[in-house]
Amino acid sequence: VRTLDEHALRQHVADELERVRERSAGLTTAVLDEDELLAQHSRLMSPLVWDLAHVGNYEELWLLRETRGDAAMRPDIDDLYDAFEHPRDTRPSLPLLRPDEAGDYLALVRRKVLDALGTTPVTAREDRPDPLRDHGFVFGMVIQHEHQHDETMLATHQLRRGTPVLPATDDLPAPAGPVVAAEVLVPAGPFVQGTTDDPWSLDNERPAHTVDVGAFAIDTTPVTNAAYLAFVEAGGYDDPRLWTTAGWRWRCESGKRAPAFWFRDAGTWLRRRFARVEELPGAEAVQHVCFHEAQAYARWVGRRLPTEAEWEKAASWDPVTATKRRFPWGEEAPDEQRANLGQTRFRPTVAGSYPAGASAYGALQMVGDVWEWTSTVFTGYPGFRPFPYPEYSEVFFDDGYRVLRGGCWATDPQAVRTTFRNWDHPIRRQVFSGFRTARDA
Ligand code: AVJ
Ligand code: FE
Repeated sequence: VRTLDEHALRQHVADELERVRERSAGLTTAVLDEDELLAQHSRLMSPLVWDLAHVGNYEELWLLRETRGDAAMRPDIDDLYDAFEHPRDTRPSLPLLRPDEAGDYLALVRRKVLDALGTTPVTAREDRPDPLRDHGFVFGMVIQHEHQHDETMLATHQLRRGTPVLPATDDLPAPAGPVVAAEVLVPAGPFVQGTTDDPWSLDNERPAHTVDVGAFAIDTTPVTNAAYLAFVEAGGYDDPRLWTTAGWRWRCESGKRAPAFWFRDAGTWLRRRFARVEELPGAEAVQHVCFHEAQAYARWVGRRLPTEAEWEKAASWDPVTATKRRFPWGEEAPDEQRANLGQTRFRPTVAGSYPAGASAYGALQMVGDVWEWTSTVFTGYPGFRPFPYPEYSEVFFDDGYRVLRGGCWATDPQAVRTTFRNWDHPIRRQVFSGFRTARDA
């Protein structure tokens, strides 16, 4: 968006708003009836219609009220869609908008937003942020927010049982060929972490700052189902020496003995994926593991999880030019040859795919396929400033969250880059989370 003039920026924003809304509809009103949209498929997740109305409410708040000074359209519903007022497991009992009411509300908000975007200059008042200033950052934030909730909706779909409604996608491309080296070496030296000038980057990615990183090696690809299964079958879940104190406590209290959605039937390992059961694909990146499971596996192979800085250096740094790349391969937008993003496959791909998406150091699939756990606790970078509101990131700087990097198959290309930071509790595994391992070198 940095290179677009104002006319082109307006068009880009309008196109991206439309594209993300089609995606949201495809996960909700287009595929599920009213009862299913209002149902709680898991205590960990909201009813899908909550996410839907919430993204509309966020759009109204940021693109009509905060930036234009418009009055609230539905002051009665604001509280219902405030994520901090109501924990996910209490949302089904709220007087939520019914799916058709939510649809009407979203459409009305969107009509006003497009009217404002297409006709008048968007600044209505001097004392309000101009959403088109700074390359349309506020629009970018709203678009990314809806994509993030679409990914959350996919996690809800994964927990849902019943008639399958999402594409089966059992026709994966053949592996690109054997991965030559199991790990890539990243020599010691400084690199630039985060960004100051990426126009649609969010507050927690800022500012850019130099970090000196010791020499390390990191897996060329994410850990596969087959590799993780070896850990399961070797008794990894029964050996407390492999787990941290908190990890072993989780293991014992939860009783878990394999990644979420895996199960064994007459000696065969199967998994449930979007209401269908299939054989566990060994060569595909493992997903639905929590931080503790990733950490225990890494210890079992005599390695460790990468730090967040190590991950970002391996993904983004070009040591030849000493510059940073927005994507592992460079500045070009992601495409089918470079990364598994954008909810086209509804699953991770085989480890070793996407040679055209390699980072400068030769790491593959750093962006796309699965979110990757790092060992780093989520906190602000030096010079962090909450923007435009502390509830996006700052309220989570409480030592309770670990950073995940790189996006996954469900992440839209618009909502990920090498600086993008995600975070979750170390026990969470309903997200599309995997990992790769590292070691000091
Ligand atoms: C960045 C994915 C952790 O879903 O909790 C959505 C994104 N923030 N609405 C989340 C978000 C506000 C956030 N994560
Ligand atoms: Fe939200």
